[in-house]
This record gives sequence, structure tokens and C-alpha cells, in this order.
Amino acid sequence: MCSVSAGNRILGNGIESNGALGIDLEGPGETGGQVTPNDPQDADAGPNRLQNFPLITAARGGANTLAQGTLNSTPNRDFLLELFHGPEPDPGGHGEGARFLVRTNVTTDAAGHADWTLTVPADFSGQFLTVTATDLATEDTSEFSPAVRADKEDDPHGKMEWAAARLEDGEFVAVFPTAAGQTYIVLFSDDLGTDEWQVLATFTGTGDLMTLRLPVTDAAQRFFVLRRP
Ligand SMILES: [Ca+2]
Ligand SMILES: [Ca+2]
Ligand SMILES: [Ca+2]
Repeated sequence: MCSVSAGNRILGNGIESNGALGIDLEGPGETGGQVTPNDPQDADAGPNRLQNFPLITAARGGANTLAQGTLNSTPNRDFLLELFHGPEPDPGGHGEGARFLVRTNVTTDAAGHADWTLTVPADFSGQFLTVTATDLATEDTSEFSPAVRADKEDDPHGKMEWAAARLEDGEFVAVFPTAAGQTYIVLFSDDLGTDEWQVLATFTGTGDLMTLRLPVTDAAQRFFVLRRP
């Protein structure tokens, strides 16, 4: 949508993949399809008054899918926020808004800031979530926020946290809690840029804290990840 006016309210629609931004407001000097950056307190003018989009700071799947984030726009104003999900973001990383999920109202404070939470009682793990903001006084709808993938809560295949990790006498010493009989895999990579992880070791949990001592040799840097298979 390349709008030349203001007050365009775009609500609750499925906006399918079309190779361009699902909602595109054309700011000064922009050609079509570019993300229009947010400005502090949204004082800028243009199509839909170049309404600022929200930002997602957390996205999680599970029995309930949850998205949390912030909005910076006109101070002391009511906004409608709408959450969408889709299989992938547009090439710029913002939403395609394939399907509408849920909406909520927020009010910005005197600084133009609002925190928000949106939840849906269904599992959208692995889906990309994106949000729009609509100014309820002017009916201007924003472009889509950057899309964030909903991680699965307690993913049994996911990455786990070390309880403690340190370098000691040229060894990487890691401590982590284990479940009895559970298999754990340690992977390593010397270059995060290639994202090539090799299996270093496999362990069976004892139900207690486990300590690993992994030699770090012939590499300027080495990264370790702990997973369950
Ligand atoms: Ca734009
Ligand atoms: Ca703006
Ligand atoms: Ca504005």
C-alpha cells in the first residue's frame, strides 16, 4: 500500500506475501518498499502521518504464545496494537502479517512511551510475529514491526544454559545440572560466522551437577553449546 493520505486504518486483515512490505508508508526520499524509520514521539508527517511501528522485545510459543514490546509515538494517546503471525518475514526483516491473531489497546505516557503484552491461547512456536500500531485519534496505521520468531518454551531440543563456565589453565570448565539417564551433547565451533558446529562429546546425566573440562587448543577462540539430542 503506497498511501498518499492520512487516517488510513488497516486492521485485522490477512496481508499476504507479495514480495514487498505488507504495509508501506512512503516517507521523504523513499522509494516504494523501504521501511520508514521510527522518529522520537512520532512528530513526522506524511502518509498515515508516518505512524511509528511497535518493537517486539520478546516472543515465545508454548501453550500460550506471548509477544512483549514497546511503542514510542505521540504522547498521551490511545493506540490499538494488532499481532499477526506468518511463516517468514519480508526480505527486510519486517512483518508480512499473514494472519491476524489478537489486538489490545495501550496509552502512551507523557514521553510517548508504552509497554505492551499480547497473548494468544495457542502455540505459534517457530512462526514470525509482527505488530502494527493504529492511532485511535487519527486512525493512522503503522508499517509492520520487525518480525521476531516465537521460540518454544522449554524446547527439549533447544540450546541449554551452563550453570557456570570459565577458562582455567587452558581448559574450558563448564558446570551444568543434569537429569539422570538424559543424554547431553557438547558441540563446538571456532567460527560463529560459518555456523558449523561439531560434536565434541556426548554424556549421560547423573541427576547431579556435572563438570566438563574441555581442552582449548590450536584455536584463537572456541565456542561451546550444550544440547539435548
Ligand atoms: Ca516505507
Ligand atoms: Ca513516525
Ligand atoms: Ca508521525
